[in-house]
Amino acid sequence: AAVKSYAAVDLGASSGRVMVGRVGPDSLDLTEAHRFPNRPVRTPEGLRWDILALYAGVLDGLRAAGHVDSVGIDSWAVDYGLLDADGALLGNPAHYRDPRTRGVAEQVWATVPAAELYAATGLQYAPFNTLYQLVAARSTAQLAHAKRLLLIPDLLAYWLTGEAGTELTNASTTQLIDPRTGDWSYDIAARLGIDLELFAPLRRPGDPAGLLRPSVLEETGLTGPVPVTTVGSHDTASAVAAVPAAGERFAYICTGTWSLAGLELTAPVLTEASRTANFTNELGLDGTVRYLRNIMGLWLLQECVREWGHPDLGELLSAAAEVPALRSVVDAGDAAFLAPGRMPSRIADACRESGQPVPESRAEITRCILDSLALAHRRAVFEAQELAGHPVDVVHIVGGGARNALLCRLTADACGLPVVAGPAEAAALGNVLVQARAHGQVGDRAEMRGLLARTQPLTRYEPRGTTATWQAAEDRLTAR
Ligand code: LFR
Repeated sequence: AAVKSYAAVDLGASSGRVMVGRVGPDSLDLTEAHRFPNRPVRTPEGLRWDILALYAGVLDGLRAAGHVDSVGIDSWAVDYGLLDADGALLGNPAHYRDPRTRGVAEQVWATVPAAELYAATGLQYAPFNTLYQLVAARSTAQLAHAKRLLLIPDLLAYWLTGEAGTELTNASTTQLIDPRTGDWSYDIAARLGIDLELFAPLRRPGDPAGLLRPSVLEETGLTGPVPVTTVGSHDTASAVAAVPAAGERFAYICTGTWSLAGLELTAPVLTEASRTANFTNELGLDGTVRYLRNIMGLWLLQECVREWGHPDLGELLSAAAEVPALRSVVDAGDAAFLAPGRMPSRIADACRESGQPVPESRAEITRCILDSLALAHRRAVFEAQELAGHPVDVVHIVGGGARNALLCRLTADACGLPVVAGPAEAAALGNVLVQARAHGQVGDRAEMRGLLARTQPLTRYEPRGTTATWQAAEDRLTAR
Protein backbone atom coordinates (compact mmCIF):
# COMPACT_ATOMS: atom_id res chain seq x y z
CA ALA A 1 0.00 0.00 0.00
CA ALA A 2 1.07 3.54 -0.65
CA VAL A 3 3.15 5.65 1.68
CA LYS A 4 2.19 9.32 1.78
CA SER A 5 4.26 12.33 2.86
CA TYR A 6 3.05 15.26 4.88
CA ALA A 7 4.85 18.50 5.73
CA ALA A 8 4.25 19.57 9.32
CA VAL A 9 5.07 23.20 10.03
CA ASP A 10 5.54 23.45 13.80
CA LEU A 11 6.43 26.83 15.28
CA GLY A 12 7.64 27.07 18.86
CA ALA A 13 8.55 30.07 20.96
CA SER A 14 12.27 29.76 20.24
CA SER A 15 12.44 27.86 16.95
CA GLY A 16 10.35 26.74 14.04
CA ARG A 17 10.66 23.58 11.98
CA VAL A 18 9.28 21.95 8.93
CA MET A 19 9.13 18.19 9.42
CA VAL A 20 8.24 15.55 6.87
CA GLY A 21 6.14 12.65 8.12
CA ARG A 22 5.85 9.52 6.02
CA VAL A 23 2.83 7.42 6.82
CA GLY A 24 2.16 3.88 5.60
CA PRO A 25 -0.35 1.23 6.68
CA ASP A 26 1.75 0.38 9.73
CA SER A 27 4.61 2.82 9.59
CA LEU A 28 5.25 6.38 10.67
CA ASP A 29 8.52 8.20 10.47
CA LEU A 30 9.47 11.81 10.81
CA THR A 31 12.47 13.69 9.47
CA GLU A 32 13.47 17.31 9.81
CA ALA A 33 13.53 19.22 6.54
CA HIS A 34 14.45 22.57 8.02
CA ARG A 35 14.83 24.24 11.40
CA PHE A 36 15.13 27.97 11.93
CA PRO A 37 15.34 30.29 14.93
CA ASN A 38 12.35 32.24 16.16
CA ARG A 39 13.76 35.47 17.57
CA PRO A 40 11.22 37.84 19.07
CA VAL A 41 12.26 41.46 18.74
CA ARG A 42 11.99 44.21 21.34
CA THR A 43 10.77 47.19 19.31
CA PRO A 44 9.96 50.64 20.70
CA GLU A 45 6.29 49.55 20.70
CA GLY A 46 6.97 46.35 22.64
CA LEU A 47 7.92 42.70 22.18
CA ARG A 48 6.97 41.51 18.68
CA TRP A 49 7.19 38.31 16.62
CA ASP A 50 9.31 38.49 13.50
CA ILE A 51 6.54 36.98 11.41
CA LEU A 52 8.27 37.56 8.06
CA ALA A 53 11.34 35.62 9.23
CA LEU A 54 9.00 32.82 10.30
CA TYR A 55 7.21 32.83 6.95
CA ALA A 56 10.57 32.78 5.14
CA GLY A 57 11.53 29.79 7.30
CA VAL A 58 8.30 28.05 6.31
CA LEU A 59 8.97 28.65 2.60
CA ASP A 60 12.58 27.43 2.96
CA GLY A 61 11.27 24.37 4.78
CA LEU A 62 8.72 23.55 2.09
CA ARG A 63 11.43 23.88 -0.54
CA ALA A 64 13.66 21.51 1.47
CA ALA A 65 10.78 19.09 2.06
CA GLY A 66 10.24 18.44 -1.62
CA HIS A 67 7.10 16.70 -2.85
CA VAL A 68 4.43 16.26 -0.15
CA ASP A 69 0.79 15.20 -0.33
CA SER A 70 -0.32 17.94 2.03
CA VAL A 71 0.87 20.65 4.44
CA GLY A 72 -0.33 21.32 8.01
CA ILE A 73 0.58 24.21 10.32
CA ASP A 74 0.65 24.48 14.11
CA SER A 75 2.17 27.03 16.49
CA TRP A 76 1.93 28.47 19.95
CA ALA A 77 -1.50 29.83 20.82
CA VAL A 78 -3.29 33.11 21.57
CA ASP A 79 -1.32 35.49 19.31
CA TYR A 80 -2.60 36.97 16.06
CA GLY A 81 -2.01 39.30 13.16
CA LEU A 82 -4.44 41.97 12.01
CA LEU A 83 -5.22 42.57 8.34
CA ASP A 84 -6.61 45.69 6.72
CA ALA A 85 -9.43 45.84 4.15
CA ASP A 86 -6.96 44.88 1.39
CA GLY A 87 -5.85 41.79 3.31
CA ALA A 88 -2.46 43.31 4.13
CA LEU A 89 -0.87 42.68 7.52
CA LEU A 90 -1.02 45.65 9.89
CA GLY A 91 2.25 45.48 11.79
CA ASN A 92 4.12 42.69 13.51
CA PRO A 93 2.07 40.45 15.79
CA ALA A 94 2.54 41.20 19.50
CA HIS A 95 4.26 38.54 21.61
CA TYR A 96 2.18 37.05 24.42
CA ARG A 97 4.98 37.94 26.85
CA ASP A 98 4.61 41.63 25.98
CA PRO A 99 3.56 43.50 29.12
CA ARG A 100 0.79 45.44 27.36
CA THR A 101 -1.85 43.28 29.09
CA ARG A 102 -0.70 44.23 32.59
CA GLY A 103 -3.69 45.25 34.68
CA VAL A 104 -6.15 44.58 31.86
CA ALA A 105 -7.77 41.55 33.48
CA GLU A 106 -9.02 43.65 36.41
CA GLN A 107 -10.64 46.02 33.91
CA VAL A 108 -12.33 43.10 32.13
CA TRP A 109 -13.54 41.56 35.37
CA ALA A 110 -15.23 44.85 36.27
CA THR A 111 -17.51 44.23 33.27
CA VAL A 112 -17.64 40.44 33.33
CA PRO A 113 -16.73 38.99 36.73
CA ALA A 114 -13.95 36.39 36.61
CA ALA A 115 -16.27 33.62 37.80
CA GLU A 116 -18.77 34.36 35.05
CA LEU A 117 -16.02 34.52 32.45
CA TYR A 118 -14.80 31.09 33.52
CA ALA A 119 -18.25 29.55 33.55
CA ALA A 120 -18.76 30.78 29.98
CA THR A 121 -15.35 30.09 28.43
CA GLY A 122 -13.62 27.57 30.73
CA LEU A 123 -10.30 29.27 30.20
CA GLN A 124 -7.79 29.65 33.01
CA TYR A 125 -6.63 33.13 33.81
CA ALA A 126 -3.49 34.04 31.92
CA PRO A 127 -2.70 37.67 31.21
CA PHE A 128 -2.03 36.85 27.57
CA ASN A 129 -5.34 35.22 26.59
CA THR A 130 -6.39 36.83 23.30
CA LEU A 131 -9.40 38.38 24.99
CA TYR A 132 -7.15 40.45 27.29
CA GLN A 133 -4.84 41.31 24.39
CA LEU A 134 -7.78 42.64 22.39
CA VAL A 135 -9.01 44.72 25.30
CA ALA A 136 -5.46 46.05 25.81
CA ALA A 137 -5.37 47.03 22.12
CA ARG A 138 -8.83 48.61 22.25
CA SER A 139 -7.87 52.18 21.44
CA THR A 140 -5.02 51.50 19.03
CA ALA A 141 -5.09 52.76 15.45
CA GLN A 142 -4.10 49.28 14.32
CA LEU A 143 -7.18 47.61 15.74
CA ALA A 144 -9.37 50.44 14.47
CA HIS A 145 -8.15 49.78 10.92
CA ALA A 146 -8.34 45.99 11.17
CA LYS A 147 -10.91 44.10 9.13
CA ARG A 148 -9.62 40.61 9.88
CA LEU A 149 -7.85 38.88 12.76
CA LEU A 150 -5.93 35.70 12.02
CA LEU A 151 -4.27 33.54 14.67
CA ILE A 152 -0.62 32.81 13.84
CA PRO A 153 -1.04 29.43 12.07
CA ASP A 154 -4.12 30.73 10.24
CA LEU A 155 -2.17 33.80 9.12
CA LEU A 156 0.58 31.64 7.63
CA ALA A 157 -2.01 29.37 6.00
CA TYR A 158 -3.65 32.48 4.53
CA TRP A 159 -0.36 33.65 3.07
CA LEU A 160 0.22 30.20 1.59
CA THR A 161 -3.28 29.69 0.16
CA GLY A 162 -5.26 32.93 0.12
CA GLU A 163 -8.00 31.30 2.22
CA ALA A 164 -8.85 32.65 5.65
CA GLY A 165 -10.22 30.54 8.50
CA THR A 166 -10.10 30.27 12.28
CA GLU A 167 -9.03 26.85 13.48
CA LEU A 168 -11.08 25.72 16.47
CA THR A 169 -8.49 24.22 18.87
CA ASN A 170 -6.47 27.42 18.70
CA ALA A 171 -9.62 29.59 18.77
CA SER A 172 -10.42 27.92 22.10
CA THR A 173 -7.38 29.71 23.60
CA THR A 174 -8.78 33.15 22.76
CA GLN A 175 -11.22 32.96 25.69
CA LEU A 176 -13.98 33.81 23.21
CA ILE A 177 -15.20 30.24 22.64
CA ASP A 178 -17.81 28.34 24.65
CA PRO A 179 -16.22 24.91 25.26
CA ARG A 180 -19.65 23.28 25.59
CA THR A 181 -20.77 24.25 22.09
CA GLY A 182 -17.48 24.77 20.27
CA ASP A 183 -18.96 28.04 19.01
CA TRP A 184 -18.24 31.67 19.85
CA SER A 185 -19.21 33.16 23.22
CA TYR A 186 -21.35 35.83 21.61
CA ASP A 187 -22.54 37.31 24.89
CA ILE A 188 -19.04 37.69 26.40
CA ALA A 189 -17.69 39.27 23.23
CA ALA A 190 -20.60 41.72 23.01
CA ARG A 191 -20.24 42.82 26.63
CA LEU A 192 -16.54 43.49 26.17
CA GLY A 193 -16.98 45.29 22.87
CA ILE A 194 -15.01 42.66 20.93
CA ASP A 195 -16.10 42.42 17.32
CA LEU A 196 -16.38 38.73 16.42
CA GLU A 197 -16.72 39.75 12.75
CA LEU A 198 -12.94 40.19 12.83
CA PHE A 199 -12.59 36.41 12.97
CA ALA A 200 -12.76 34.29 9.82
CA PRO A 201 -15.20 31.34 9.86
CA LEU A 202 -14.35 28.47 12.21
CA ARG A 203 -12.76 25.34 10.75
CA ARG A 204 -11.82 22.07 12.37
CA PRO A 205 -8.82 19.72 12.28
CA GLY A 206 -9.13 17.68 9.10
CA ASP A 207 -10.93 20.39 7.11
CA PRO A 208 -9.34 21.45 3.82
CA ALA A 209 -7.65 24.87 4.04
CA GLY A 210 -7.00 25.60 0.37
CA LEU A 211 -4.16 24.98 -2.08
CA LEU A 212 -0.67 26.49 -2.17
CA ARG A 213 -0.89 29.60 -4.36
CA PRO A 214 0.92 29.57 -7.70
CA SER A 215 3.45 32.11 -6.38
CA VAL A 216 4.19 29.84 -3.41
CA LEU A 217 4.67 26.83 -5.70
CA GLU A 218 7.06 28.89 -7.75
CA GLU A 219 8.92 30.13 -4.69
CA THR A 220 9.30 26.62 -3.22
CA GLY A 221 9.83 24.67 -6.43
CA LEU A 222 6.87 22.39 -5.63
CA THR A 223 4.52 21.01 -8.25
CA GLY A 224 0.83 21.62 -7.58
CA PRO A 225 -1.76 21.06 -6.57
CA VAL A 226 -0.55 20.86 -2.94
CA PRO A 227 -3.40 21.10 -0.41
CA VAL A 228 -3.06 22.67 3.02
CA THR A 229 -4.98 20.63 5.58
CA THR A 230 -6.29 22.09 8.84
CA VAL A 231 -4.68 20.33 11.81
CA GLY A 232 -4.93 20.96 15.55
CA SER A 233 -3.22 24.27 14.86
CA HIS A 234 -2.58 24.95 18.54
CA ASP A 235 0.71 23.10 19.08
CA THR A 236 -0.57 21.68 22.37
CA ALA A 237 -3.64 20.23 20.63
CA SER A 238 -1.38 18.51 18.10
CA ALA A 239 0.91 17.29 20.90
CA VAL A 240 -1.99 15.82 22.90
CA ALA A 241 -3.21 14.07 19.74
CA ALA A 242 0.22 12.38 19.64
CA VAL A 243 0.24 11.10 23.23
CA PRO A 244 0.84 7.35 22.67
CA ALA A 245 -1.64 6.28 25.35
CA ALA A 246 -3.97 3.30 25.41
CA GLY A 247 -7.42 3.78 26.98
CA GLU A 248 -8.47 6.82 28.97
CA ARG A 249 -6.71 6.50 32.32
CA PHE A 250 -3.72 8.67 31.50
CA ALA A 251 -2.42 12.14 32.25
CA TYR A 252 -0.11 13.98 29.88
CA ILE A 253 2.50 16.65 30.22
CA CYS A 254 3.41 18.48 27.02
CA THR A 255 6.84 19.87 27.74
CA GLY A 256 8.83 22.55 26.01
CA THR A 257 8.95 26.23 26.77
CA TRP A 258 5.79 25.50 28.77
CA SER A 259 4.65 22.41 30.65
CA LEU A 260 0.98 21.79 29.88
CA ALA A 261 -0.17 19.17 32.34
CA GLY A 262 -3.59 17.58 32.48
CA LEU A 263 -6.18 15.22 31.05
CA GLU A 264 -8.15 14.53 27.91
CA LEU A 265 -11.86 14.72 28.76
CA THR A 266 -15.14 14.43 26.89
CA ALA A 267 -16.70 17.48 28.58
CA PRO A 268 -15.38 20.66 30.18
CA VAL A 269 -15.09 21.15 33.95
CA LEU A 270 -16.47 24.62 34.65
CA THR A 271 -16.78 24.52 38.42
CA GLU A 272 -15.66 27.31 40.70
CA ALA A 273 -13.13 24.90 42.29
CA SER A 274 -11.64 24.34 38.86
CA ARG A 275 -11.39 28.06 38.27
CA THR A 276 -9.62 28.81 41.52
CA ALA A 277 -7.23 25.92 40.82
CA ASN A 278 -6.54 27.68 37.49
CA PHE A 279 -7.27 24.77 35.16
CA THR A 280 -8.16 25.49 31.58
CA ASN A 281 -10.60 23.79 29.19
CA GLU A 282 -9.06 24.08 25.75
CA LEU A 283 -10.52 22.12 22.87
CA GLY A 284 -8.85 19.12 21.29
CA LEU A 285 -9.58 16.80 18.39
CA ASP A 286 -13.02 15.31 17.87
CA GLY A 287 -14.82 17.37 20.50
CA THR A 288 -12.40 16.45 23.30
CA VAL A 289 -11.42 18.89 26.02
CA ARG A 290 -7.79 19.49 26.98
CA TYR A 291 -8.21 20.00 30.69
CA LEU A 292 -4.83 21.27 31.82
CA ARG A 293 -2.76 23.79 33.68
CA ASN A 294 -0.03 25.99 32.20
CA ILE A 295 3.19 25.58 34.15
CA MET A 296 6.13 27.87 33.45
CA GLY A 297 8.09 24.86 32.11
CA LEU A 298 11.60 24.67 30.69
CA TRP A 299 11.36 28.40 29.98
CA LEU A 300 12.88 28.85 33.44
CA LEU A 301 15.93 26.82 32.40
CA GLN A 302 16.09 28.22 28.84
CA GLU A 303 16.27 31.73 30.25
CA CYS A 304 19.06 30.77 32.71
CA VAL A 305 21.00 29.01 29.96
CA ARG A 306 20.68 32.12 27.80
CA GLU A 307 21.98 34.30 30.64
CA TRP A 308 24.90 31.90 31.21
CA GLY A 309 25.98 32.07 27.57
CA HIS A 310 24.68 28.62 26.53
CA PRO A 311 26.85 26.12 28.44
CA ASP A 312 26.60 22.42 27.50
CA LEU A 313 23.14 21.25 28.55
CA GLY A 314 24.13 17.60 29.06
CA GLU A 315 26.89 18.58 31.49
CA LEU A 316 24.61 20.98 33.32
CA LEU A 317 21.96 18.29 33.80
CA SER A 318 24.46 15.67 35.02
CA ALA A 319 25.80 18.17 37.54
CA ALA A 320 22.22 18.99 38.62
CA ALA A 321 21.51 15.28 39.12
CA GLU A 322 24.28 15.22 41.79
CA VAL A 323 22.83 18.12 43.78
CA PRO A 324 20.76 17.02 46.83
CA ALA A 325 17.04 16.89 45.99
CA LEU A 326 14.43 19.44 47.01
CA ARG A 327 16.65 21.86 48.92
CA SER A 328 14.65 24.79 47.63
CA VAL A 329 11.68 25.01 45.31
CA VAL A 330 9.83 27.84 43.60
CA ASP A 331 6.25 28.00 42.37
CA ALA A 332 6.65 27.14 38.68
CA GLY A 333 3.08 28.30 38.09
CA ASP A 334 3.85 31.84 39.21
CA ALA A 335 3.26 34.50 36.54
CA ALA A 336 6.19 36.37 38.13
CA PHE A 337 8.41 34.22 35.88
CA LEU A 338 6.58 35.11 32.66
CA ALA A 339 8.77 37.94 31.39
CA PRO A 340 12.24 37.30 29.94
CA GLY A 341 15.51 38.34 31.59
CA ARG A 342 17.61 37.96 34.77
CA MET A 343 16.14 34.52 35.46
CA PRO A 344 18.90 33.11 37.74
CA SER A 345 18.61 36.04 40.12
CA ARG A 346 14.80 36.02 40.00
CA ILE A 347 14.85 32.37 41.06
CA ALA A 348 17.40 33.07 43.79
CA ASP A 349 15.21 35.97 45.02
CA ALA A 350 12.14 33.73 45.17
CA CYS A 351 14.06 31.19 47.30
CA ARG A 352 15.44 33.89 49.60
CA GLU A 353 12.07 35.56 50.07
CA SER A 354 10.52 32.22 51.03
CA GLY A 355 13.23 31.53 53.62
CA GLN A 356 14.82 28.63 51.73
CA PRO A 357 18.49 28.01 50.97
CA VAL A 358 19.51 30.20 48.04
CA PRO A 359 20.81 28.11 45.10
CA GLU A 360 24.11 29.56 43.95
CA SER A 361 25.95 27.40 41.44
CA ARG A 362 24.53 26.74 37.99
CA ALA A 363 23.99 23.11 38.98
CA GLU A 364 22.06 24.16 42.10
CA ILE A 365 19.87 26.58 40.16
CA THR A 366 19.20 23.93 37.51
CA ARG A 367 18.28 21.40 40.20
CA CYS A 368 15.97 23.91 41.86
CA ILE A 369 14.21 24.45 38.53
CA LEU A 370 13.80 20.75 37.76
CA ASP A 371 12.62 19.90 41.29
CA SER A 372 10.16 22.80 41.08
CA LEU A 373 8.87 21.61 37.71
CA ALA A 374 8.44 18.02 38.90
CA LEU A 375 6.57 19.35 41.91
CA ALA A 376 4.31 21.49 39.73
CA HIS A 377 3.71 18.47 37.47
CA ARG A 378 2.71 16.45 40.52
CA ARG A 379 0.30 19.07 41.73
CA ALA A 380 -1.34 19.49 38.33
CA VAL A 381 -1.71 15.74 37.74
CA PHE A 382 -3.23 15.20 41.20
CA GLU A 383 -5.56 18.18 41.14
CA ALA A 384 -6.78 17.51 37.60
CA GLN A 385 -7.78 13.95 38.56
CA GLU A 386 -9.63 15.20 41.59
CA LEU A 387 -11.40 18.13 39.94
CA ALA A 388 -12.44 16.09 36.90
CA GLY A 389 -13.17 12.84 38.76
CA HIS A 390 -10.95 11.09 36.22
CA PRO A 391 -8.30 8.78 37.77
CA VAL A 392 -5.11 7.85 35.90
CA ASP A 393 -2.51 5.06 36.10
CA VAL A 394 0.24 6.59 34.01
CA VAL A 395 1.71 9.97 33.07
CA HIS A 396 2.85 10.55 29.48
CA ILE A 397 5.55 13.15 28.90
CA VAL A 398 5.72 14.35 25.30
CA GLY A 399 7.58 17.24 23.69
CA GLY A 400 11.18 18.41 24.15
CA GLY A 401 11.26 17.59 27.87
CA ALA A 402 10.79 13.89 27.06
CA ARG A 403 14.51 13.95 26.19
CA ASN A 404 15.37 15.33 29.64
CA ALA A 405 15.85 12.11 31.64
CA LEU A 406 16.27 13.92 34.96
CA LEU A 407 12.99 15.80 34.51
CA CYS A 408 11.15 12.58 33.56
CA ARG A 409 12.62 10.62 36.49
CA LEU A 410 11.81 13.37 39.01
CA THR A 411 8.26 13.64 37.63
CA ALA A 412 7.73 9.89 38.05
CA ASP A 413 9.04 10.07 41.62
CA ALA A 414 6.97 13.14 42.48
CA CYS A 415 3.75 11.68 41.07
CA GLY A 416 4.39 8.18 42.39
CA LEU A 417 3.28 6.99 38.94
CA PRO A 418 5.08 5.49 35.97
CA VAL A 419 6.11 8.03 33.35
CA VAL A 420 6.21 7.08 29.67
CA ALA A 421 8.44 9.58 27.86
CA GLY A 422 8.17 10.31 24.14
CA PRO A 423 7.71 11.23 21.42
CA ALA A 424 9.74 14.43 21.70
CA GLU A 425 8.36 15.73 18.39
CA ALA A 426 4.78 15.19 19.50
CA ALA A 427 3.33 18.37 18.00
CA ALA A 428 4.75 17.60 14.55
CA LEU A 429 3.56 13.97 14.78
CA GLY A 430 0.06 15.00 15.81
CA ASN A 431 0.06 17.47 12.93
CA VAL A 432 1.12 14.71 10.48
CA LEU A 433 -1.39 12.19 11.81
CA VAL A 434 -4.35 14.54 11.48
CA GLN A 435 -3.36 15.12 7.86
CA ALA A 436 -2.99 11.35 7.33
CA ARG A 437 -6.43 10.85 8.81
CA ALA A 438 -7.94 13.51 6.57
CA HIS A 439 -6.38 11.64 3.65
CA GLY A 440 -7.98 8.38 4.75
CA GLN A 441 -4.80 6.69 6.00
CA VAL A 442 -5.61 6.27 9.71
CA GLY A 443 -8.85 5.88 11.60
CA ASP A 444 -9.85 7.38 14.93
CA ARG A 445 -7.75 8.85 17.74
CA ALA A 446 -7.19 5.44 19.32
CA GLU A 447 -5.79 4.16 16.04
CA MET A 448 -3.49 7.18 15.74
CA ARG A 449 -2.22 6.53 19.27
CA GLY A 450 -1.76 2.82 18.60
CA LEU A 451 0.36 3.62 15.55
CA LEU A 452 2.50 5.98 17.64
CA ALA A 453 2.96 3.41 20.41
CA ARG A 454 4.10 0.80 17.85
CA THR A 455 6.42 3.02 15.86
CA GLN A 456 7.96 5.62 18.19
CA PRO A 457 10.74 4.94 20.70
CA LEU A 458 9.40 5.46 24.24
CA THR A 459 11.17 5.34 27.61
CA ARG A 460 9.48 4.19 30.79
CA TYR A 461 10.42 5.55 34.24
CA GLU A 462 9.11 3.70 37.28
CA PRO A 463 8.57 5.86 40.40
CA ARG A 464 11.23 5.42 43.09
CA GLY A 465 11.08 6.01 46.84
CA THR A 466 8.21 7.61 48.68
CA THR A 467 6.22 10.63 47.61
CA ALA A 468 6.24 11.94 51.22
CA THR A 469 9.29 14.15 50.59
CA TRP A 470 7.47 15.70 47.62
CA GLN A 471 4.37 16.24 49.70
CA ALA A 472 6.50 17.97 52.32
CA ALA A 473 8.05 20.25 49.67
CA GLU A 474 4.61 21.05 48.36
CA ASP A 475 3.38 21.90 51.87
CA ARG A 476 6.38 24.22 52.22
CA LEU A 477 5.33 26.03 49.02
CA THR A 478 1.64 26.30 49.79
CA ALA A 479 2.17 27.27 53.45
CA ARG A 480 3.33 30.70 52.33
C1 LFR B 1 2.78 26.05 24.13
C2 LFR B 1 1.66 27.07 24.09
C3 LFR B 1 0.71 26.90 25.24
C4 LFR B 1 0.13 28.28 25.31
C5 LFR B 1 1.37 29.10 25.16
C6 LFR B 1 1.16 30.50 24.70
O1 LFR B 1 3.66 26.23 23.06
O2 LFR B 1 0.94 26.97 22.88
O3 LFR B 1 -0.25 25.88 25.08
O4 LFR B 1 -0.57 28.53 26.48
O5 LFR B 1 2.17 28.37 24.22
O6 LFR B 1 0.61 30.53 23.42
